[in-house]
Amino acid sequence: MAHTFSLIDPIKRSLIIHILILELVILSFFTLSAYAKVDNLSKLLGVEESKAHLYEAKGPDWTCLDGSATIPYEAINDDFCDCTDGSDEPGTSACPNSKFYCRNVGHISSFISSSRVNDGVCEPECCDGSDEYDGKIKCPNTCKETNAEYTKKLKELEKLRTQGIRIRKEYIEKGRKIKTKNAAELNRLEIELRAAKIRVKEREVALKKIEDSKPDTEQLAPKGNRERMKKLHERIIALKGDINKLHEQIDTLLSILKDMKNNHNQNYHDMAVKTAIKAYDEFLEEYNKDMETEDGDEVEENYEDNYDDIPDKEKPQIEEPSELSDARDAFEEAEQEQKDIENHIDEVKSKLSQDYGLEYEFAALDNECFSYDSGEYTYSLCMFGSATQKSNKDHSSTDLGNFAKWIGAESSNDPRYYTRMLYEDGARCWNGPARSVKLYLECGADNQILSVSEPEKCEYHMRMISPAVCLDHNNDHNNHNTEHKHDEL
Ligand code: MAN
Repeated sequence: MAHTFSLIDPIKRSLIIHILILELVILSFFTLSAYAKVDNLSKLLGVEESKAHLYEAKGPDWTCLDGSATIPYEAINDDFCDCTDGSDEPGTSACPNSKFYCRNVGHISSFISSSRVNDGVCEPECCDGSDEYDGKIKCPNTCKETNAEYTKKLKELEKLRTQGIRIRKEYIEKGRKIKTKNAAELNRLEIELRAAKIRVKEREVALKKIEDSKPDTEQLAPKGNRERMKKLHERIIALKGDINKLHEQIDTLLSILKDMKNNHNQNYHDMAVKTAIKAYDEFLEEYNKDMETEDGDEVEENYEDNYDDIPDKEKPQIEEPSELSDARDAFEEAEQEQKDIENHIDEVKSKLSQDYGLEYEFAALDNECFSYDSGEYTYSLCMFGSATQKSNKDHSSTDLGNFAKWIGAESSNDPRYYTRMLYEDGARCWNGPARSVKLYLECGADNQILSVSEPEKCEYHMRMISPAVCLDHNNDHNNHNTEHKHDEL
């Protein structure tokens, strides 16, 4: 190399040497100026305005904000961490626990972790580019554009919010009507119930009178047969109920086993689990075959069809005299009517006691159902009803629970109380809890589930927008006024 260099003519050689010296001078100038920049950092760099007075020089020394040490004033922002709370290095990345303040003039000021200062990345939170000052990279000041975009988004959100507030008012109005309607319905039903009870009593008396008026001898034989027939009939109905119950229990066990089969950890090679899965598969095969060949409903239908096919005159033993059977039918009908009214009353009462929000705004959404397709599953949720998870592959459905309570805050006087719902007691998770859903509500111009996640096994989180939670902050009435909330009917 030296040999080659000596071959170049002297003029060129001196030119190259000059260029090299010039490059060296330029390089050391930039290096020194970068260090000089870092060395002479303002003591206020990275400090928010409200804390600036704490960094004023009051003498040669300065005490850390947590009082952990007293250091020379010059040691602030010297790129060496002296204070345990990191307060001596607000503007450098020397302390791992300090925060750097970006002033972002023209937009909104913000903090970033000081470890992100001078890391060669322009942080989006620091639109003024102040986080990168050591000269490695240059971050342009984008605060004007950022603020314009932010303001535009804010305006759009505000527009949606205004729409939401208007719809919420409609919900409140609708809720008020629903409440009045239900209260009137309850009144009407209670009057109806009183009348139905009287009717039952009257028809019972009439029936008893007819029964008593028939001579025993005339009733003896047919009555014996009739009683037996009635008992047998009742027994068949009871057995049918038992069969249905057993089917439901088998279905529950099958779904638990299916869950285990699909979700067990195959890497564990747990023999007990493997044996159980094998037995489940064998059982399922047999069970499905049996279900194809034998049908409980068919047995019941056959019985009823056969019974109905018997001509009336051929079943004299169990037929009552028409006057008596008419009286009995009338009595049973009245009893049924009373039961129906009582059930209806229970339904209306449960609606009236439901907590439909600060101003009854959620009554308008009662039983409205919303769904969300996550790819693997389609989730559905009916307000104040139930939530389900349906597989998009095999369409099997899993119960995720029923509405239990509001859980947005401790007290119902806190407006956040009505922003989170809990649905619980869903299908039990294999090796885990019963499935449950937390529904997080945010203000929006319509009702929509935005996302579903399962942060813990079998505990689902749904994010939903709804106008029902769009509170009008300019109108204190809907924030704290609980006048309508618990008013009795
Ligand atoms: C099913 C789904 C999942 C759940 C597992 C738990 O596959 O309900 O969401 O995590 O069961 O075993």
